Amino acid sequence: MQALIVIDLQNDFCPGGALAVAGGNTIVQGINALMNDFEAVVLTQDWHPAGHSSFASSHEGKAPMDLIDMPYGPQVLWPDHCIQGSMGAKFHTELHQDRADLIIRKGYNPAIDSYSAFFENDHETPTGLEGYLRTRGITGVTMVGLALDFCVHYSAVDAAKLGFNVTVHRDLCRAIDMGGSLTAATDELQGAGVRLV
Ligand code: VGL
Ligand code: ZN
Repeated sequence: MQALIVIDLQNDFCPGGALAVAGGNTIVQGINALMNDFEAVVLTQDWHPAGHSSFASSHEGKAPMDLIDMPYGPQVLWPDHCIQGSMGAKFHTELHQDRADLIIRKGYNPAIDSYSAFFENDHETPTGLEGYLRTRGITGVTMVGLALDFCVHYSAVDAAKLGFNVTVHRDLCRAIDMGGSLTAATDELQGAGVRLV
C-alpha cells in the first residue's frame, strides 16, 4: 500500500499568504492528478493557535526569520501564519481536498512547533500519523507540497527513520530557501535514503 502525503498546501504558503512560498500555487493541479495513482491520500495542515511560540510576534524585539533557542532546540521565528480557523490556514481552493482519507493537523501545541507530519519539533511527541499509516498497511509514502526545505524535509526524514519507503516528488514541491536551507535539506534527504524524483 502506497500513500500520497500532501504537505501544507494552504493559502498562507501560497502567493499572497502570510508566509508565501514562491510558486506554491503552481503545484496544485499536478498534485491533484497524482492523487489517482495512490491507494491512500493524506493531507497535512499547519494549524497554530494565535500567539504561537513559533511566531516572531510572540517574542519581544524579534523579527521574522530570526533564530532563537527553545527548550527543544533552535527555532526559526516566522510571521504569524496558519492560525486555526483563518483563511490562511485553509487549503488552496483548487486542491482536491475531498479526496483525502485523512487530514492531519500539526503545530497546535502553543509551546512547540511541528514541521514534521510525524513528530513535533521536540522529535518525540507523535502526531499519530505513524499509527494511522501502519494500521492501514501502508509501507511506502510519496511526499509533495510546501515547503520542501522545512515541512516536506522533516516529514520525509522522519518517515525514512520510521522505516517507510520514501519518495519526494521534487517538481511538486516549492521551497522557502533561506540561508542555504534548500541545499542542506536536499543533502539530508539523500543521506536519509529518501528517493528524490
Ligand atoms: C512551514 C514554516 C512554518 C512549512 C510551516 O509548512 O514548511 N514552514 N510552518
Ligand atoms: Zn507553521
